[in-house]
Amino acid sequence: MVAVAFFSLQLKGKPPGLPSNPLELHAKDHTLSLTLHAAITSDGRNSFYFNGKPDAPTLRLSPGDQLKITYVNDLPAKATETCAITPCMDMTNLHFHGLAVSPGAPQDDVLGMMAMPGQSLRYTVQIPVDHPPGLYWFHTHPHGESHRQVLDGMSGAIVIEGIESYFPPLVGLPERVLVVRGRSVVNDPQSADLKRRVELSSDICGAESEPPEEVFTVNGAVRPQIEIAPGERQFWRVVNASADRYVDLQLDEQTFEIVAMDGMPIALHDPNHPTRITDHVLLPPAGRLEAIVTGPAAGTARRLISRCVDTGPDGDTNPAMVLADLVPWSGANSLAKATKSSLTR
Ligand SMILES: [Cu+2]
Repeated sequence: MVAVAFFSLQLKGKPPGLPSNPLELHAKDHTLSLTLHAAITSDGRNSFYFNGKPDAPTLRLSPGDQLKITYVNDLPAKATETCAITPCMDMTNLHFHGLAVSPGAPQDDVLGMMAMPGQSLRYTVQIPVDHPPGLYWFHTHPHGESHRQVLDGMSGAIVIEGIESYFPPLVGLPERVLVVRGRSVVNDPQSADLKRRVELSSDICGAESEPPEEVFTVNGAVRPQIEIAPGERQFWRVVNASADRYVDLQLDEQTFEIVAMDGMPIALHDPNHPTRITDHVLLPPAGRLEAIVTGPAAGTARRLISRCVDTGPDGDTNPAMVLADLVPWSGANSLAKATKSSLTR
């Protein structure tokens, strides 16, 4: 018998624009079982749907657990978007990025497993008992169409539990899962407004002179506010789920205390020096950062930004912009309480 536990952070008095963590699904009795759909949104984007909503849940499992996904392709047979190989055929499948699992069906097989519109796939992915704990992610991966679909936002986070066993000070820290995605502003009537909101500079960034094509979103929101009390320590798990853009993360005049990169705890290789302090972290597409962030002093405005990344004369323009604002809040204890269970299980 398989059951799914639902776990969602609902922050009290949440002002508009605040990103709560994505809905979280926990394995129960060593199995996480869910049905995920691919479908088109009202504004014409390809999206994962869970329980009828255009969201990707965070999948939380422990080493030794099994992930069972029924993946249903509800995308229209006649695509409205253009792909690398045109026209898009709206086929899709799943890739479990970074997980040390089998590439053979019915696991992480991106070549043989493919669902055309109207078809379904059944995944059973066995997480090895010795799998490192940390942040991973899943995304659609049909060759020729994955760029379009990932740019549309078809991605989600995977957490393999147990990172606190490598770095015990994490126990009890409020945890945030931040999925950073690119959002195309090409042919978007809101383009000017979106660029203004993220403070996209008109200065040329790097050697490529083409105009910026994307802005970053955090958990689906453009420049949301992230609540953190002065001096509060939060554990942030950030994935660069953009299809093709670099994120060079920086907090105004603050540092990151890095615990893990790309799902690999630093303590796994260097137990005597389990963290690194830095003022910015380059995350290439698919890169992941897990770090402790400390709330700025009261009355100081702090932004989470991505710095300009020079991708060279033939690269994609990758300008600086604001990802989110840090704002003080008083509910730190309830967030800590709400997230503690996931870090102590
Ligand atoms: Cu990937």
